[in-house]
Amino acid sequence: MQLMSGNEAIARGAWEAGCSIGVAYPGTPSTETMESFATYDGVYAEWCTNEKVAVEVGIGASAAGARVLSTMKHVGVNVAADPLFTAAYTGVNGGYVILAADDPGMYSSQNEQDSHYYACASHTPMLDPADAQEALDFTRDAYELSERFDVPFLIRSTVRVSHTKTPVEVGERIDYQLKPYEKNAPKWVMMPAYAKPRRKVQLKRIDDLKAWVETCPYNRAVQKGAEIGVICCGAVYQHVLDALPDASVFKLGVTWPLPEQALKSFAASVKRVFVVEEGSEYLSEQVRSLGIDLSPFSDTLPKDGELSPGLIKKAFGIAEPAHHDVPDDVPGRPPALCAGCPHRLVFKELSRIKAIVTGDIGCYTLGALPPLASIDTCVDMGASVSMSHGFELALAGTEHKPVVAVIGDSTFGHSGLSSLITTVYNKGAGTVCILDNRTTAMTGRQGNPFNGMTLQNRESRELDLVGLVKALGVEHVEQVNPHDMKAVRSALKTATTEQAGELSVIVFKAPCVLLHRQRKPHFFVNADCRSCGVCATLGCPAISKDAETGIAAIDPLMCIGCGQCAQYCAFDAIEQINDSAMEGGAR
Ligand SMILES: Cc1ncc(C[n+]2csc(CCOP(=O)(O)OP(=O)(O)O)c2C)c(N)n1
Repeated sequence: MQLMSGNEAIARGAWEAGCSIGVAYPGTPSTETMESFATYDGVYAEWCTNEKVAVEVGIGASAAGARVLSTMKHVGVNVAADPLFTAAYTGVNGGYVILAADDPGMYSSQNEQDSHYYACASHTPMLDPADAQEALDFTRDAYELSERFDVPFLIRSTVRVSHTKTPVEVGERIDYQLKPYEKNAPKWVMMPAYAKPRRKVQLKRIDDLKAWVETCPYNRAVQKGAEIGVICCGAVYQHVLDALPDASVFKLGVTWPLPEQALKSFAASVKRVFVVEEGSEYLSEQVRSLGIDLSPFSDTLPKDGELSPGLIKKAFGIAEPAHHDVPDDVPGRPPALCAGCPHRLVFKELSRIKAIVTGDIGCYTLGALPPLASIDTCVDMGASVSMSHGFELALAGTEHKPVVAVIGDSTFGHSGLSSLITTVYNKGAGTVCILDNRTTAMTGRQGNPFNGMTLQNRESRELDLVGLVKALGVEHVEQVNPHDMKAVRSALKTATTEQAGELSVIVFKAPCVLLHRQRKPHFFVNADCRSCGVCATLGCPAISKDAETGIAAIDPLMCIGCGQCAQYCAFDAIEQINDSAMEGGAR
């Protein structure tokens, strides 16, 4: 028995099933799955540039006869949707399992999506574990099922399943032999002449899956009272057990396709049937479409965010003991760029020149929050570069503020590159700032093509970002140290004035502070502080102001000695402590 998170259990299940290849792009809450898989013996695991590439590599490895795992967060499934839909035509050779990890409540996502809809729309069967044991068992079995039904299998998890640790009974790894690959164009070449017959194969498979799911042991009806019956899946099942101990429950382990007959007999066994689900109405719509009448809740069940036993009780009209409100004097702690973050000065300087800043997804999205408040937009990965092109197109011929895109190195590799090619091709304008902090910081410092780190520390090749952008034909390309205020200011000024109307790219290159965790002697505020408050506008968590006097202070434990703030002090009131004092334990 081992204590495992759902993510670790999925990795273990894949390993036990003889899966030998893992291909993914990181994204919360899925990331640790591939990181855990990569630690097992006898496997190859890599980060791809994005989820579409990962699934295509996965289909290739499956066609070649290996068992394969791909993992991604819910929005990653949008990126991978193109190959996913057609993989449900080609089918597989070696079993192929894809994790779609949803984030109801948007703890670390730009939207809330229910991946069930992808299973339904692409006709890809989906399993929905409710804890780590099921995550392991379902994943392990999904490989057999994938080969039996000749289709990839989706595992859906949510933050609660992915990140909660529960006890798990583990097993041994099977000795899976690579299946022979044979050329078979009607199966693998999806042009209309072959795709049309393959669609018929898919329709027959849907019928087979519907027959299988009726008796599939992953779906369980737990009969208690005859009054109330609840249909649910995943983490919500655990909340339903807590909230409604006397209700009969139909726990779905397979959420596409649904077991029509089994659900109908469950519905007939109780007076009133409810579907309890979070973040969407997928299950309710599906269950209603089977002709089952659902009862209304006495109070509303929230349509957004995560559910909890309390919210479910409320929806059923059961009084909950009052929650303790958060006391008023607890200070808010909005997220901030770390002390010493190399992204900070770029945003400070972009605010100064009042640029329109199209943002992207990564740590640097925090440049949207006060006091930096620099970013104007954030939609999806890669959108900064394409949206800045859109802004420039619409504003062409008008007097307008400089348009500047900011994008991280990993995000640039994910999809910013293809956006930039569009701008170059169409002779677009604007400035693109690539914030190259040498890592994929937001999701936990993974490797990417521009830092040369790989998931299993294999030898790699580090792509030259400046050389790459120049090779696309961008004439104005510069690399700048983002900790140097004057250099940042001057590069942005040149790009947005002298080069206005043309396309320019600035690569701001300096490692993320969390990469090597090297501290330099810290800075402190001396007696010359005039309370001007400029240093505080950097939004560094190490800097605070006295509420009455406005005198600044630097927390010596948080300061890592980057010296960004000292460059903004007009009164030389910010100094670095000397090394010897630090060695003597002055902190
Ligand atoms: C389609 C998609 N895939 C994955 C993610 C998860 N994710 C958020 S930010 C990010 C990468 C950030 O790295 P980088 O661009 O280098 O910026 P940094 O955080 O290092 O500043 C990832 C993978 C996502 N939001 N959307």
